[in-house]
Amino acid sequence: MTFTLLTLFPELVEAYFATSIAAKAVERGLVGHRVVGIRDFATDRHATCDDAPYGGGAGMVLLPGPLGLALESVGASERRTVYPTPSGRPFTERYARELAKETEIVLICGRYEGIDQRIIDKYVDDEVSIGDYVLSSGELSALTIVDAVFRLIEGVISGESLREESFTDGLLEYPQYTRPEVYEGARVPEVLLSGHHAKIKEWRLRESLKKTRSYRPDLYARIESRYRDFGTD
Ligand code: 6GU
Repeated sequence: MTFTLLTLFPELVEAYFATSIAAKAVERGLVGHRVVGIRDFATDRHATCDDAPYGGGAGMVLLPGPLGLALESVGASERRTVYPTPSGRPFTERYARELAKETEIVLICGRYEGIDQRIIDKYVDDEVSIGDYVLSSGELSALTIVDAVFRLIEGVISGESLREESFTDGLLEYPQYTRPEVYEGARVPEVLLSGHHAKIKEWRLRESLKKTRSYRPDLYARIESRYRDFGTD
């Protein structure tokens, strides 16, 4: 799987791929990345990439000229092209799994007030929002999508961690503990030290249900009937 990102700040995106789990996946050849600087496609001597919106209003909009050239240079018309924007459809684990099946995806990192609609009409397959808040940096939302997708690629992360974590079964993950057994007077729950796997599994499910009911009543409503006989109190 190759991630191609178009950005005004290539060094920000490169830093992500050079670090931690992403760097290991790149090193092992599981994922590839292409980082393309939109500014390299500017045509005037100031390397202008944005301008005020027609019709007035605050902020700046990315010019279609340089961005269109950058998209052409990566063959965006023949590839799944995603534009992360707060006005997109919600990004979900299900959509991440769909993207993980592609051999290459192109992501446009916007800035300011966004990008020219004609670029969206011509090149963009999906407009995706990562949540109900506004980030100023499109790189962070694009990399959020990259991170959610690349960890689903075969071999990047163990199947067990994928299965056990939040969202794979519609529940939030249970609390985790590691050494020491007592930290600042607070003990690790006894059951986790018992070595009794069935009891540990049951405790974890109960904690997951409690947490989901409290933090995410929307998720809880969907899975409640499945666990009705289990109880959370
Ligand atoms: Cl995808 N981008 C930006 N800039 N802000 C956001 C977002 C995306 N999703 C929620 N807020």
